[in-house]
Amino acid sequence: PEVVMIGLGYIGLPTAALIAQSKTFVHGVDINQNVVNTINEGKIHIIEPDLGSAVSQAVKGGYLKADTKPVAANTYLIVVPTPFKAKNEPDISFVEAATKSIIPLLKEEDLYIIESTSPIGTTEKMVDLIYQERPELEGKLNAAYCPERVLPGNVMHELVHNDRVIGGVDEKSTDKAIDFYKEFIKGDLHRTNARTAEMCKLVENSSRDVQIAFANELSLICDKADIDVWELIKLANKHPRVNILQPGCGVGGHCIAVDPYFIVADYPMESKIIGAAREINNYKSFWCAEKIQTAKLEFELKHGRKPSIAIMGLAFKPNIDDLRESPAKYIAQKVLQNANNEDYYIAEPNIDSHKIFKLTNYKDAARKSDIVVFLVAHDEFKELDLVNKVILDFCGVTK
Ligand code: SAJ
Repeated sequence: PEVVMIGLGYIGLPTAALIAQSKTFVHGVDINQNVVNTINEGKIHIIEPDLGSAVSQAVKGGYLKADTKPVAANTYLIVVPTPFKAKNEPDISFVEAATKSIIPLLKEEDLYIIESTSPIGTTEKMVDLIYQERPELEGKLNAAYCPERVLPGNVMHELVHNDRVIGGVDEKSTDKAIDFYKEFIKGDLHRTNARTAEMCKLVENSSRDVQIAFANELSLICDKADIDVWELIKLANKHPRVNILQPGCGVGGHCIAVDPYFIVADYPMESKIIGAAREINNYKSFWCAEKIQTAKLEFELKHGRKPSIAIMGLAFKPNIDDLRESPAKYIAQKVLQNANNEDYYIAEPNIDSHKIFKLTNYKDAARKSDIVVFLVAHDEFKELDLVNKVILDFCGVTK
Protein backbone atom coordinates (compact mmCIF):
# COMPACT_ATOMS: atom_id res chain seq x y z
CA PRO A 1 0.00 0.00 0.00
CA GLU A 2 1.00 3.64 -0.42
CA VAL A 3 -1.02 4.89 2.54
CA VAL A 4 -1.64 3.48 6.00
CA MET A 5 -4.67 4.99 7.73
CA ILE A 6 -4.80 4.30 11.46
CA GLY A 7 -8.33 4.67 12.84
CA LEU A 8 -11.35 3.78 10.68
CA GLY A 9 -14.01 5.82 12.42
CA TYR A 10 -16.11 8.85 11.49
CA ILE A 11 -13.20 10.64 9.81
CA GLY A 12 -10.64 7.91 9.07
CA LEU A 13 -12.94 5.67 7.05
CA PRO A 14 -14.38 8.41 4.79
CA THR A 15 -10.86 9.76 4.24
CA ALA A 16 -9.53 6.28 3.44
CA ALA A 17 -12.35 5.75 0.94
CA LEU A 18 -11.69 9.15 -0.65
CA ILE A 19 -7.95 8.46 -1.04
CA ALA A 20 -8.75 5.03 -2.48
CA GLN A 21 -11.01 6.70 -5.06
CA SER A 22 -7.92 8.35 -6.55
CA LYS A 23 -6.58 4.83 -7.17
CA THR A 24 -4.13 4.94 -4.29
CA PHE A 25 -3.74 1.73 -2.27
CA VAL A 26 -4.85 2.29 1.32
CA HIS A 27 -4.23 -0.11 4.20
CA GLY A 28 -6.74 0.82 6.90
CA VAL A 29 -6.05 -0.12 10.52
CA ASP A 30 -8.49 -0.42 13.38
CA ILE A 31 -8.16 -2.16 16.74
CA ASN A 32 -11.74 -3.43 16.45
CA GLN A 33 -11.83 -6.77 14.57
CA ASN A 34 -15.57 -6.37 13.81
CA VAL A 35 -14.93 -3.00 12.14
CA VAL A 36 -12.11 -4.56 10.10
CA ASN A 37 -14.32 -7.48 9.00
CA THR A 38 -17.24 -5.21 8.10
CA ILE A 39 -15.04 -2.99 5.92
CA ASN A 40 -13.39 -5.96 4.20
CA GLU A 41 -16.89 -7.12 3.25
CA GLY A 42 -17.34 -3.72 1.58
CA LYS A 43 -19.77 -2.58 4.27
CA ILE A 44 -19.71 0.21 6.86
CA HIS A 45 -20.25 0.40 10.62
CA ILE A 46 -21.27 4.09 10.86
CA ILE A 47 -24.12 6.12 9.41
CA GLU A 48 -23.01 8.71 6.87
CA PRO A 49 -24.61 9.53 3.50
CA ASP A 50 -22.66 8.25 0.43
CA LEU A 51 -20.00 6.57 2.57
CA GLY A 52 -21.38 3.06 1.96
CA SER A 53 -21.00 3.21 -1.81
CA ALA A 54 -17.53 4.81 -1.59
CA VAL A 55 -16.25 2.06 0.75
CA SER A 56 -17.84 -0.76 -1.22
CA GLN A 57 -16.28 0.52 -4.49
CA ALA A 58 -12.87 1.02 -2.86
CA VAL A 59 -12.87 -2.50 -1.39
CA LYS A 60 -14.16 -4.14 -4.59
CA GLY A 61 -11.55 -2.32 -6.66
CA GLY A 62 -8.83 -3.61 -4.32
CA TYR A 63 -7.76 -0.10 -3.27
CA LEU A 64 -8.88 -0.39 0.36
CA LYS A 65 -8.11 -3.21 2.73
CA ALA A 66 -8.61 -3.20 6.51
CA ASP A 67 -6.53 -4.96 9.15
CA THR A 68 -5.80 -4.76 12.85
CA LYS A 69 -2.08 -4.19 12.22
CA PRO A 70 -0.21 -1.65 10.08
CA VAL A 71 2.19 -2.58 7.26
CA ALA A 72 4.99 -0.62 5.60
CA ALA A 73 3.86 2.29 3.37
CA ASN A 74 5.06 5.74 2.29
CA THR A 75 2.44 7.83 4.08
CA TYR A 76 0.98 7.20 7.53
CA LEU A 77 -2.15 9.01 8.74
CA ILE A 78 -3.18 8.99 12.39
CA VAL A 79 -6.94 9.48 12.69
CA VAL A 80 -7.78 8.04 16.11
CA PRO A 81 -9.91 9.57 18.88
CA THR A 82 -8.50 11.99 21.45
CA PRO A 83 -11.00 11.86 24.31
CA PHE A 84 -10.47 13.57 27.63
CA LYS A 85 -9.71 12.10 31.02
CA ALA A 86 -10.92 13.12 34.46
CA LYS A 87 -10.31 16.83 35.17
CA ASN A 88 -10.95 17.53 31.48
CA GLU A 89 -7.39 16.79 30.43
CA PRO A 90 -6.85 15.54 26.89
CA ASP A 91 -5.93 11.90 26.49
CA ILE A 92 -3.46 11.41 23.64
CA SER A 93 -2.75 7.77 24.44
CA PHE A 94 -4.45 6.54 21.23
CA VAL A 95 -2.32 8.87 19.10
CA GLU A 96 0.74 7.66 21.00
CA ALA A 97 -0.16 3.97 20.60
CA ALA A 98 -0.89 4.44 16.87
CA THR A 99 2.45 6.21 16.43
CA LYS A 100 4.34 3.50 18.33
CA SER A 101 2.77 0.84 16.13
CA ILE A 102 4.34 2.31 13.00
CA ILE A 103 7.76 3.34 14.38
CA PRO A 104 9.43 0.05 13.32
CA LEU A 105 8.01 0.45 9.79
CA LEU A 106 9.22 4.00 9.12
CA LYS A 107 11.97 4.78 6.61
CA GLU A 108 13.67 7.93 5.32
CA GLU A 109 11.41 10.43 3.51
CA ASP A 110 8.16 8.82 4.71
CA LEU A 111 5.29 11.18 5.49
CA TYR A 112 3.71 11.02 8.96
CA ILE A 113 0.47 13.00 9.43
CA ILE A 114 -1.75 13.46 12.48
CA GLU A 115 -5.37 14.45 11.78
CA SER A 116 -6.78 13.68 15.25
CA THR A 117 -7.76 16.74 17.26
CA SER A 118 -4.73 17.20 19.50
CA PRO A 119 -3.34 19.50 22.18
CA ILE A 120 -0.79 22.06 21.00
CA GLY A 121 2.65 20.48 20.60
CA THR A 122 1.45 16.90 20.05
CA THR A 123 2.99 16.52 16.57
CA GLU A 124 6.43 17.66 17.81
CA LYS A 125 6.07 15.35 20.81
CA MET A 126 5.28 12.35 18.59
CA VAL A 127 8.19 13.18 16.28
CA ASP A 128 10.51 13.24 19.33
CA LEU A 129 9.11 9.85 20.33
CA ILE A 130 9.85 8.46 16.87
CA TYR A 131 13.44 9.83 16.86
CA GLN A 132 14.08 8.46 20.35
CA GLU A 133 13.47 4.95 19.05
CA ARG A 134 14.85 5.52 15.56
CA PRO A 135 17.68 8.08 16.00
CA GLU A 136 19.04 7.26 12.52
CA LEU A 137 15.87 8.84 11.02
CA GLU A 138 16.32 12.19 12.79
CA GLY A 139 15.56 15.06 10.38
CA LYS A 140 14.85 12.62 7.55
CA LEU A 141 11.12 12.11 8.14
CA ASN A 142 8.34 14.43 6.99
CA ALA A 143 5.76 15.10 9.69
CA ALA A 144 2.70 17.35 9.66
CA TYR A 145 -0.54 18.11 11.42
CA CYS A 146 -3.64 18.49 9.25
CA PRO A 147 -7.00 18.71 11.01
CA GLU A 148 -10.30 17.90 9.35
CA ARG A 149 -13.31 20.19 9.71
CA VAL A 150 -16.16 18.20 8.20
CA LEU A 151 -19.73 18.35 9.45
CA PRO A 152 -21.27 14.95 10.27
CA GLY A 153 -24.02 14.24 7.74
CA ASN A 154 -22.15 16.06 4.96
CA VAL A 155 -18.74 14.41 5.34
CA MET A 156 -18.24 13.06 1.81
CA HIS A 157 -18.84 16.47 0.26
CA GLU A 158 -16.97 18.56 2.83
CA LEU A 159 -13.93 16.25 2.86
CA VAL A 160 -13.29 17.15 -0.76
CA HIS A 161 -14.41 20.76 -0.84
CA ASN A 162 -13.45 22.31 2.53
CA ASP A 163 -10.21 24.27 2.76
CA ARG A 164 -7.53 22.57 4.85
CA VAL A 165 -4.84 23.92 7.14
CA ILE A 166 -1.56 22.01 6.80
CA GLY A 167 1.26 22.50 9.27
CA GLY A 168 4.56 20.68 8.99
CA VAL A 169 7.26 20.43 11.65
CA ASP A 170 9.52 22.05 9.00
CA GLU A 171 9.05 23.58 5.52
CA LYS A 172 9.84 20.39 3.64
CA SER A 173 7.27 18.46 5.68
CA THR A 174 4.62 21.07 4.87
CA ASP A 175 5.46 20.80 1.14
CA LYS A 176 5.22 17.01 1.21
CA ALA A 177 1.90 17.04 3.10
CA ILE A 178 0.44 19.57 0.64
CA ASP A 179 1.57 17.38 -2.28
CA PHE A 180 -0.22 14.46 -0.63
CA TYR A 181 -3.55 16.22 0.07
CA LYS A 182 -3.77 18.01 -3.27
CA GLU A 183 -4.27 14.66 -5.01
CA PHE A 184 -7.78 14.28 -3.57
CA ILE A 185 -8.86 17.62 -2.05
CA LYS A 186 -10.40 20.40 -4.12
CA GLY A 187 -10.53 23.05 -1.36
CA ASP A 188 -7.56 25.39 -0.86
CA LEU A 189 -4.64 24.03 1.16
CA HIS A 190 -3.24 26.65 3.55
CA ARG A 191 0.32 26.20 4.80
CA THR A 192 1.52 26.89 8.33
CA ASN A 193 3.52 25.14 11.06
CA ALA A 194 2.34 22.17 13.13
CA ARG A 195 1.63 24.11 16.34
CA THR A 196 -0.50 26.70 14.56
CA ALA A 197 -2.45 23.99 12.72
CA GLU A 198 -3.09 22.17 16.03
CA MET A 199 -4.30 25.35 17.68
CA CYS A 200 -6.35 26.30 14.62
CA LYS A 201 -8.56 23.20 14.98
CA LEU A 202 -9.09 23.87 18.69
CA VAL A 203 -9.82 27.53 18.06
CA GLU A 204 -12.42 26.89 15.35
CA ASN A 205 -14.54 24.82 17.71
CA SER A 206 -13.82 27.03 20.74
CA SER A 207 -14.93 30.06 18.76
CA ARG A 208 -18.27 28.41 18.03
CA ASP A 209 -18.60 27.31 21.67
CA VAL A 210 -17.96 30.85 22.93
CA GLN A 211 -20.49 32.29 20.49
CA ILE A 212 -23.14 29.78 21.52
CA ALA A 213 -22.36 30.51 25.19
CA PHE A 214 -23.08 34.17 24.51
CA ALA A 215 -26.50 33.23 23.09
CA ASN A 216 -27.15 30.90 26.03
CA GLU A 217 -26.16 33.59 28.52
CA LEU A 218 -28.62 35.97 26.84
CA SER A 219 -31.35 33.35 27.19
CA LEU A 220 -30.80 33.20 30.97
CA ILE A 221 -30.84 36.99 31.31
CA CYS A 222 -33.94 37.30 29.10
CA ASP A 223 -35.79 34.69 31.13
CA LYS A 224 -35.33 36.81 34.26
CA ALA A 225 -35.93 40.11 32.44
CA ASP A 226 -39.13 38.82 30.79
CA ILE A 227 -37.85 39.38 27.26
CA ASP A 228 -38.26 36.93 24.35
CA VAL A 229 -34.63 35.97 23.59
CA TRP A 230 -35.47 34.82 20.04
CA GLU A 231 -37.01 38.15 19.14
CA LEU A 232 -34.13 39.97 20.84
CA ILE A 233 -31.47 38.08 18.84
CA LYS A 234 -33.38 38.52 15.59
CA LEU A 235 -33.52 42.27 16.18
CA ALA A 236 -29.90 42.62 17.33
CA ASN A 237 -28.79 40.69 14.22
CA LYS A 238 -30.34 43.43 12.04
CA HIS A 239 -27.21 45.42 12.93
CA PRO A 240 -24.77 45.03 10.02
CA ARG A 241 -21.90 43.88 12.26
CA VAL A 242 -23.76 41.71 14.81
CA ASN A 243 -24.38 38.00 14.26
CA ILE A 244 -25.49 36.23 17.43
CA LEU A 245 -26.04 32.45 17.27
CA GLN A 246 -29.05 30.60 18.69
CA PRO A 247 -29.46 29.52 22.32
CA GLY A 248 -30.35 25.89 22.97
CA CYS A 249 -30.47 23.30 25.74
CA GLY A 250 -26.67 23.12 25.90
CA VAL A 251 -23.84 22.21 23.54
CA GLY A 252 -23.25 18.63 22.49
CA GLY A 253 -21.49 16.46 19.96
CA HIS A 254 -17.99 15.11 20.24
CA CYS A 255 -16.11 18.22 19.10
CA ILE A 256 -17.42 21.58 20.23
CA ALA A 257 -18.15 20.45 23.79
CA VAL A 258 -14.70 18.79 24.02
CA ASP A 259 -12.04 20.68 22.07
CA PRO A 260 -12.05 23.89 24.15
CA TYR A 261 -10.86 21.85 27.15
CA PHE A 262 -7.69 21.02 25.18
CA ILE A 263 -6.78 24.71 25.37
CA VAL A 264 -8.01 25.27 28.93
CA ALA A 265 -6.11 22.25 30.28
CA ASP A 266 -2.76 23.59 29.03
CA TYR A 267 -3.35 27.35 29.39
CA PRO A 268 -5.79 27.71 32.30
CA MET A 269 -4.70 31.22 33.33
CA GLU A 270 -4.99 32.64 29.83
CA SER A 271 -8.16 30.94 28.57
CA LYS A 272 -10.75 32.63 30.78
CA ILE A 273 -13.45 33.20 28.14
CA ILE A 274 -13.00 29.75 26.62
CA GLY A 275 -13.33 28.12 30.05
CA ALA A 276 -16.31 30.26 31.04
CA ALA A 277 -18.09 29.39 27.77
CA ARG A 278 -17.82 25.69 28.61
CA GLU A 279 -19.29 26.35 32.06
CA ILE A 280 -22.16 28.44 30.69
CA ASN A 281 -23.05 25.88 28.03
CA ASN A 282 -22.96 23.03 30.56
CA TYR A 283 -24.97 25.07 33.05
CA LYS A 284 -27.62 25.73 30.41
CA SER A 285 -28.54 22.01 30.33
CA PHE A 286 -28.81 21.90 34.13
CA TRP A 287 -30.95 25.06 34.04
CA CYS A 288 -33.32 23.50 31.48
CA ALA A 289 -33.79 20.43 33.68
CA GLU A 290 -34.58 22.69 36.65
CA LYS A 291 -37.10 24.65 34.56
CA ILE A 292 -38.96 21.44 33.72
CA GLN A 293 -39.08 20.57 37.41
CA THR A 294 -40.54 23.99 38.28
CA ALA A 295 -43.12 23.84 35.47
CA LYS A 296 -44.22 20.45 36.75
CA LEU A 297 -44.78 21.75 40.29
CA GLU A 298 -46.56 24.88 39.07
CA PHE A 299 -48.93 22.76 37.00
CA GLU A 300 -49.72 20.55 39.97
CA LEU A 301 -50.40 23.57 42.22
CA LYS A 302 -52.66 25.16 39.65
CA HIS A 303 -54.62 22.09 38.49
CA GLY A 304 -54.50 19.85 41.56
CA ARG A 305 -53.19 16.90 39.54
CA LYS A 306 -49.89 15.71 38.11
CA PRO A 307 -49.12 16.79 34.56
CA SER A 308 -48.16 14.50 31.72
CA ILE A 309 -44.97 15.68 30.05
CA ALA A 310 -43.61 15.32 26.52
CA ILE A 311 -39.82 15.50 26.08
CA MET A 312 -39.24 16.36 22.43
CA GLY A 313 -35.85 15.47 20.94
CA LEU A 314 -32.81 13.55 22.20
CA ALA A 315 -30.23 14.17 19.44
CA PHE A 316 -27.31 16.55 19.96
CA LYS A 317 -28.59 18.90 17.24
CA PRO A 318 -31.54 19.27 14.86
CA ASN A 319 -32.38 16.73 12.15
CA ILE A 320 -29.77 14.08 12.96
CA ASP A 321 -29.89 10.71 14.73
CA ASP A 322 -26.64 11.19 16.68
CA LEU A 323 -27.12 11.06 20.46
CA ARG A 324 -23.46 11.19 21.49
CA GLU A 325 -22.68 13.81 24.16
CA SER A 326 -26.21 15.10 23.70
CA PRO A 327 -27.44 17.70 26.22
CA ALA A 328 -31.04 16.71 25.39
CA LYS A 329 -30.28 13.14 26.44
CA TYR A 330 -28.71 14.40 29.66
CA ILE A 331 -31.77 16.54 30.43
CA ALA A 332 -34.19 13.69 29.66
CA GLN A 333 -32.25 11.40 32.00
CA LYS A 334 -32.20 13.98 34.77
CA VAL A 335 -35.91 14.69 34.43
CA LEU A 336 -36.76 10.98 34.55
CA GLN A 337 -34.63 10.58 37.68
CA ASN A 338 -36.76 13.27 39.34
CA ALA A 339 -40.02 11.72 38.10
CA ASN A 340 -42.71 11.35 40.71
CA ASN A 341 -45.48 9.34 39.09
CA GLU A 342 -46.04 11.79 36.24
CA ASP A 343 -46.57 10.32 32.77
CA TYR A 344 -43.58 11.00 30.55
CA TYR A 345 -43.48 10.62 26.77
CA ILE A 346 -40.08 10.80 25.11
CA ALA A 347 -39.95 11.49 21.37
CA GLU A 348 -37.00 11.35 18.98
CA PRO A 349 -38.28 11.10 15.39
CA ASN A 350 -34.82 10.33 13.96
CA ILE A 351 -34.39 7.00 15.78
CA ASP A 352 -36.65 3.94 16.07
CA SER A 353 -35.70 2.70 19.52
CA HIS A 354 -33.33 3.38 22.39
CA LYS A 355 -31.88 1.16 25.10
CA ILE A 356 -32.67 3.53 28.00
CA PHE A 357 -35.68 5.50 26.80
CA LYS A 358 -39.06 4.14 25.77
CA LEU A 359 -39.86 6.23 22.72
CA THR A 360 -43.28 7.53 21.68
CA ASN A 361 -44.25 8.90 18.27
CA TYR A 362 -43.72 12.68 18.47
CA LYS A 363 -47.30 13.55 17.49
CA ASP A 364 -48.77 11.20 20.13
CA ALA A 365 -46.31 12.48 22.74
CA ALA A 366 -47.40 16.09 22.18
CA ARG A 367 -51.10 15.22 21.96
CA LYS A 368 -51.14 13.22 25.20
CA SER A 369 -49.20 15.77 27.28
CA ASP A 370 -50.04 18.83 29.35
CA ILE A 371 -46.47 20.16 29.21
CA VAL A 372 -44.50 19.96 25.96
CA VAL A 373 -40.74 20.47 26.33
CA PHE A 374 -38.73 21.16 23.17
CA LEU A 375 -35.07 20.22 23.56
CA VAL A 376 -34.07 19.90 19.89
CA ALA A 377 -35.47 21.95 17.01
CA HIS A 378 -36.21 19.06 14.64
CA ASP A 379 -38.12 20.22 11.56
CA GLU A 380 -41.16 17.99 12.15
CA PHE A 381 -41.80 19.59 15.56
CA LYS A 382 -42.57 22.90 13.86
CA GLU A 383 -45.82 21.49 12.41
CA LEU A 384 -47.33 20.37 15.73
CA ASP A 385 -50.66 21.63 17.05
CA LEU A 386 -49.92 22.99 20.53
CA VAL A 387 -53.20 24.59 21.55
CA ASN A 388 -53.80 24.50 25.32
CA LYS A 389 -50.35 23.13 26.09
CA VAL A 390 -47.82 24.51 28.53
CA ILE A 391 -44.78 24.93 26.29
CA LEU A 392 -41.16 24.97 27.38
CA ASP A 393 -39.29 25.81 24.21
CA PHE A 394 -35.53 25.73 24.87
CA CYS A 395 -34.48 25.67 21.23
CA GLY A 396 -36.78 28.03 19.33
CA VAL A 397 -39.10 25.47 17.66
CA THR A 398 -42.15 27.67 18.13
CA LYS A 399 -40.42 30.95 17.22
N1 SAJ B 1 -25.66 24.87 18.68
C1 SAJ B 1 -26.39 25.82 19.38
N2 SAJ B 1 -26.66 27.02 18.80
C2 SAJ B 1 -26.24 27.32 17.54
C3 SAJ B 1 -25.48 26.36 16.82
C4 SAJ B 1 -25.20 25.15 17.42
O1 SAJ B 1 -26.80 25.60 20.53
O2 SAJ B 1 -26.55 28.42 17.07
C5 SAJ B 1 -25.35 23.56 19.31
C6 SAJ B 1 -25.94 22.35 18.58
O3 SAJ B 1 -27.27 22.13 18.93
C7 SAJ B 1 -25.01 21.25 19.04
C8 SAJ B 1 -23.67 21.96 19.20
O4 SAJ B 1 -23.96 23.34 19.23
O5 SAJ B 1 -25.41 20.72 20.30
C9 SAJ B 1 -22.67 21.67 18.10
O6 SAJ B 1 -23.28 21.66 16.82
P1 SAJ B 1 -22.60 22.31 15.51
O7 SAJ B 1 -23.53 22.17 14.38
O8 SAJ B 1 -22.16 23.69 15.82
O9 SAJ B 1 -21.25 21.48 15.27
P2 SAJ B 1 -20.81 19.92 15.16
O10 SAJ B 1 -20.38 19.46 16.50
O11 SAJ B 1 -21.79 19.09 14.43
O12 SAJ B 1 -19.51 20.06 14.17
C10 SAJ B 1 -18.47 20.98 14.53
C11 SAJ B 1 -18.16 21.88 13.31
N3 SAJ B 1 -17.31 22.97 13.74
C12 SAJ B 1 -17.63 24.30 13.52
O13 SAJ B 1 -18.66 24.63 12.99
C13 SAJ B 1 -16.61 25.30 13.96
C14 SAJ B 1 -17.50 21.04 12.22
O14 SAJ B 1 -17.10 21.87 11.13
C15 SAJ B 1 -16.26 20.32 12.79
O15 SAJ B 1 -15.62 19.52 11.81
C16 SAJ B 1 -16.73 19.41 13.91
O16 SAJ B 1 -17.31 20.23 14.93
C17 SAJ B 1 -15.51 18.63 14.41
O17 SAJ B 1 -15.39 17.43 14.04
O18 SAJ B 1 -14.65 19.21 15.06
